[in-house]
Amino acid sequence: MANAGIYINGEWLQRGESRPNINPSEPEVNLGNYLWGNRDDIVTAAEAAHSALGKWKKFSPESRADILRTAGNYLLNRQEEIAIILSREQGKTLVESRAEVYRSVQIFHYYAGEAVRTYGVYARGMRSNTDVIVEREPLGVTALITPWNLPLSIPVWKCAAALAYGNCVIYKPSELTPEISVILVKALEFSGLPNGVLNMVMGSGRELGEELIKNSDGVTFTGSGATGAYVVAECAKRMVKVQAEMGGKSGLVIDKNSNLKLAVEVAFNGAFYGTGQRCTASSRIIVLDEIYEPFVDLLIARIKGASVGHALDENTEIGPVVDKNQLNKNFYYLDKALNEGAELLIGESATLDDANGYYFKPTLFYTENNKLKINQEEVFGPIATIQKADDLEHAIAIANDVEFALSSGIVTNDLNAANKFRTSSKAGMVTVNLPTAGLDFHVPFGGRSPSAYGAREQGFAAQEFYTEYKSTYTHINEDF
Ligand code: TXE
Repeated sequence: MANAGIYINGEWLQRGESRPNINPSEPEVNLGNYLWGNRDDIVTAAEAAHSALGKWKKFSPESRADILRTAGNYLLNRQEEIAIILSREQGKTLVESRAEVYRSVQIFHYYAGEAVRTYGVYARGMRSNTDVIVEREPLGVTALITPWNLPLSIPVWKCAAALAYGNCVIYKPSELTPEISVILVKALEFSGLPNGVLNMVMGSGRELGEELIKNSDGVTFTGSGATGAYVVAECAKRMVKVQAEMGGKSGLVIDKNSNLKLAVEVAFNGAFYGTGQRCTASSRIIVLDEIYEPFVDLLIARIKGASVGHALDENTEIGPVVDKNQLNKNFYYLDKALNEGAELLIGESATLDDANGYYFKPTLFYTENNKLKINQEEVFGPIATIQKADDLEHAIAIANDVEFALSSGIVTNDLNAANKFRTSSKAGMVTVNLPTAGLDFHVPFGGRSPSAYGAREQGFAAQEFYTEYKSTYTHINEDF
């Protein structure tokens, strides 16, 4: 797939700056060079997308559904091959990559169904002999700006929804995951998507961002808070629709009335799977005082038993972090937490001495102060904190005491506690007896400000962003 090129109007163009693709498990290995485009390429891609819009809008729901289903099947038929590519390039374990490929298949199939559920509303008008039809029309040309942590499923959930509802796309993948991005385009190319409906330009977000925003009818973004704020502000200047999913600092409460074995597994999975590189990661674990000691002992034992290593090793439970920048960011927060006075419970040597990949051992701090930076800022790595709470009210207060409002969770056998947590949490998504990360695709996904801005993604909620209402009034005049 290396040097595949920029994909505009159905053609793979061999131009641009050649950039390596580094394997985070073995950073000396370049997986192949990929071509980065420039601002002119975005303009050309936008022209292609705008010209294809009329044709794609007229495509029958059945044909759109067929294309999306075929794209899903393309991924399904190559699940293992694609999972290996994903693990090699991004660093997640094979188990996680297989799950991500399969999830992407499910999303394509779901939106194949959405493409034919084109329901509107009929209303009697307020005046006599008047009807009103309310329908949803495509937004237009949508720009997709996507990150590296779920480099297949996030672009799929944006792209499948955009296409299902009749939009054309300019896709700007993360700089760090080019090969999987090419695979997504190949899946849709194979499925018979007309030329120009989907265009992909790889490259630096900083370099291409402004042009992307200038040349689209709406932007859907997932990434850091700082970049998200820029994208939202630029879209507001142009008064185009924007949807941004950004960071999180999810609190997971372990109630006194919980199954400890389950609680440990939920906390471990939520905090460390995906190498902690999930916006919904359970990065703050808040434990009721009564069960703190047995819980923390079990969690430390679970962390000790976890195998950190090469993403392609079937025994690996936690792969490397995605790149050197992210590794440095983890070390920055490790130092910061120590300097702030947090107590390191496990994770002492952080890196694996015998390997040269971007490894970082799962790390757990005990803290008494929720205001520490390690409790307030997104690390996006395998670092979690644990805090004690006096009672459920106290635990809920700690869980809510962050700026972010993406996800939160509780482990409990007490229905009243679960209900109290659900109704008191300020997050956009709440889990009970499940990790705060790893959520479904058929229901709305997203947080509240400042974790997110604009309409929710996924499930039936996706149409809020990708479509615009049109209300048509018809008067049957019988008097003239
Ligand atoms: O994010 P960026 P990075 C968080 C996480 C991580 C940090 C940095 O904390 O450590 O962000 O990651 C494009 N105009 N998340 O540097 O820069 C960029 O090319 C338009 C949380 O990867 O936000 C990429 O395609 N686009 C997160 C995308 O934005 C721009 C997932 C994300 O990159 C741009 C990833 C610009 N000016 C990181 N600058 C989550 N919420 O899941 C960059 N981009």
